[in-house]
Amino acid sequence: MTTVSIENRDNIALVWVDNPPVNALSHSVRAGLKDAMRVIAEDDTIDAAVIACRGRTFIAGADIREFGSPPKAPHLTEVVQIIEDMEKPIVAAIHGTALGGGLEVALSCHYRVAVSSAKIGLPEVKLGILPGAGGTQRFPRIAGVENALDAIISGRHIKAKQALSWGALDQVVDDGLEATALEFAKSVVEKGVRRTGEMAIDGDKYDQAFFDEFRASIARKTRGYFAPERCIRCVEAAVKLPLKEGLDAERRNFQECFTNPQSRALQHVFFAERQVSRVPGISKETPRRNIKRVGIIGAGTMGGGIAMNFANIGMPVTLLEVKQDALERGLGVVRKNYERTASKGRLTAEQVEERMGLFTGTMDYADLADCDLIIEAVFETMDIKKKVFTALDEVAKPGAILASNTSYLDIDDIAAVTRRPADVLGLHFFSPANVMRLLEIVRADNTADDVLATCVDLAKKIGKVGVVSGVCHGFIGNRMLSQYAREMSLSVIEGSMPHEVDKAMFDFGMAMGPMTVSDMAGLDIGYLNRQGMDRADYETRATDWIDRVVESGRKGLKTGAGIYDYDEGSRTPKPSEDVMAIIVEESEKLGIERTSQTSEEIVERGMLALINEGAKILGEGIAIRASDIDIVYLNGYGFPPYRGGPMHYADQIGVKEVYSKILENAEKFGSRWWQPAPLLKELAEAGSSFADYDKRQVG
Ligand code: 3H9
Repeated sequence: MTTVSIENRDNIALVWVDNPPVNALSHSVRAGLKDAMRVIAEDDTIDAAVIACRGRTFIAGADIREFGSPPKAPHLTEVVQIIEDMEKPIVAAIHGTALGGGLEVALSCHYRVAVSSAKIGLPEVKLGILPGAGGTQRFPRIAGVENALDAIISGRHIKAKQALSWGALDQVVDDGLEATALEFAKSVVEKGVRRTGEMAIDGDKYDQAFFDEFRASIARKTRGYFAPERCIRCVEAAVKLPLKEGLDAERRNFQECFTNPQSRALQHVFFAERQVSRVPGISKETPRRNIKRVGIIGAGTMGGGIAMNFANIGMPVTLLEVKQDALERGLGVVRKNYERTASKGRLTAEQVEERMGLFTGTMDYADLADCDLIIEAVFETMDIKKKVFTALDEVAKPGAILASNTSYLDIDDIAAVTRRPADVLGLHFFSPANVMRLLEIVRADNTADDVLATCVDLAKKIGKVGVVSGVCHGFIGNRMLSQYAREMSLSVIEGSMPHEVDKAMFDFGMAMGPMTVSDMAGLDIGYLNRQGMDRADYETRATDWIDRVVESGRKGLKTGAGIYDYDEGSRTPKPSEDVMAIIVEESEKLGIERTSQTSEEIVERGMLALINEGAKILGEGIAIRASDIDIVYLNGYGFPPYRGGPMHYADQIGVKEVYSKILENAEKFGSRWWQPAPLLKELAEAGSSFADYDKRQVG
């Protein structure tokens, strides 16, 4: 397929790149651009050239799909150098997004013109790599060192107007890009080329202290990531070295990143996120229901947070509570959240009022009659949920989608109390629901395809990553979490202190250690749940010590004391002598000889528990793909993106190795909780991986 073509427009060559969907720099595009430059150089009738793209966007970067195969010449580094070395002016005409290698092509052009809706960026860091075709050397030269560091380390998209103010663009127009770029090219024929690589940087301004300060400013955000430090080293090289040596430094650092497992993990995440909305049985042709008004039952933290997602996209919301004061409190919290956002400058006062204007409060179920989607977010007991759905069945209009925000309960049972189980599904938001990106979309036995398809689309519209799960206790995320939480708690009773367990998991990259998470969630909820349960049904060694902590009046962060101590008004956990004494006593009571474990042992135990349960979930068809499980863990449970999610992590260790370690754990810790998942065994014996499994399952 020809992906690059040339038109001669009145002595200006118009070079078209046409490689759908995003004009990525596949081999044919690189070869085509190189060829085009040769033609332009040789053709005396051509005075200058414009590089523009067909379709929805300018070049969005290197072709990530080619990353797994051996590189094929011409390499992008060569192509951009050829463009920059041209003697005739080359102008980039940018619409959509000029990203990564796409921006590097634009930077190697001598001038850049863009439409005002365009964005530019160097998002490589999000893929665990760095701009490797001169971006780290040319961007600081044209846009300034501070701006370049900001762009390269954040990977964010920069609006055309801002890029213009940085000097990275020469002209921004509202429309007529092609004509403007051609005109611009004509206007610079006389002036000639202006090479970004030849621009000077005032090196004295950017000394060691400047870079040290910058490193310190991003340390918290980039904890555990490999690429950001390499990006900084490249920008330092741009400041200190001539272009050629800077490019050599960039190449070395790029290779280091490219061969680091983090880049494979982050590329896995990129594709996993795009796979997630592909659901077997659902296609573009599946009908969708029209959602214009949403009803939310329960104006607590969860209900209010869920409601905000819809108001944020301009959708009217009816919020139902049983009592007036609870309703008012709920609406008050929503308003406060919006006002906090406004105080940070991210909303105007008018926008706050606009959004609040979309809310209608009610205490009457009949007011939900005009809602197209109704989500309940009430107390987590089956009895209450069934009452709510029975009431909903009476008032909801035909065709309305009825959703439960339950985190554990059986959606089939809930649907069964209605006369319309095909309209029922689970929409499991994560707290805080207006912030957390994850949404588990729970497909029950009778959920209609159009109901599911509508909710998969809706997830995207409200900015969530929606992962489809089947029905089981806790769905994908919480079912896995309970295995992990148990093993982490057992690590405590067997010899490690809570802060040691937390440190091990935090250093592994988790956003928070499991004990800190428990304190934040509140220890009393689990405690109360256990009161009604048969002790034979759960691992009492993992919970008894926590029950003792709760009984001593420590319910978690909200009471100022839980597994940890907290100073007045502080959220920083501090090891508690009292709790450590309880733990030692409980270990003694159980006849456990406490032995301390290494961080590696703690991490391994937690990860194996997650992976094994993930494999069960996958084998049972609860999750569609292993990569969907990864997306759940990355977006809902603070799993470090640079490890790709638990299932990708398992592939990196090797499924065979994981399987044999789980067998070892069965020996070491007992087989009650360490039955290897049948799918894990199957993959291990076949020498296969979860990635292979995904390919086989969904093509
Ligand atoms: C790089 O450039 C390294 C250089 O420094 C060179 C060093 C030597 N390649 O996201 P969407 C596919 S690294 C291959 O749903 P949107 C994507 O998988 C690269 N495929 O659309 C999807 O396919 P499918 C730096 C790509 O409108 C389809 O295009 N660049 C690539 O929501 C549509 O994607 C980046 O990191 C790619 N580079 O968003 C930019 N990009 O339909 C990555 C997309 O089969 N891309 N695809 O699932 C993006 O951020 C977004 O895709 C973009 C469009 C904003 C462009």
